[in-house]
Amino acid sequence: MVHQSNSFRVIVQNPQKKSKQEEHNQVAQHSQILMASQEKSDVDRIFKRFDANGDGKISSAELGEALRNLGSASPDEINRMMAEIDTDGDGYISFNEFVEFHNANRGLMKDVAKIF
Ligand SMILES: [Ca+2]
Ligand SMILES: [Ca+2]
Repeated sequence: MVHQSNSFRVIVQNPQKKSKQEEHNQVAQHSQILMASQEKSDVDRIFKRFDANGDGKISSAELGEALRNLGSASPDEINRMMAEIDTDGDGYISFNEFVEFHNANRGLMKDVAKIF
């Protein structure tokens, strides 16, 4: 048993055959796979609930409506969230922007997924 765990440690401590960039790519690929298999349906579902008129983007009115369903939403809060999520500033939250927000706020979005 001791011998086994030592070999394991050697493997873990000697990753020098991979470049840092390769490692980074592998981690990124891995998290994309996780995203695809576990969370994509949740993100999809929440986005569609927010996108009340189904045009594929969330307006600030739709965001406000969804946040009211969650309990609290002052116009200030809605504006702040809108500015935070709408990174290209076109006034709408695209699905990609929504996914990015989801990835940056996993804890929050897990709670949202429970409600929606
Ligand atoms: Ca919409
Ligand atoms: Ca946008």
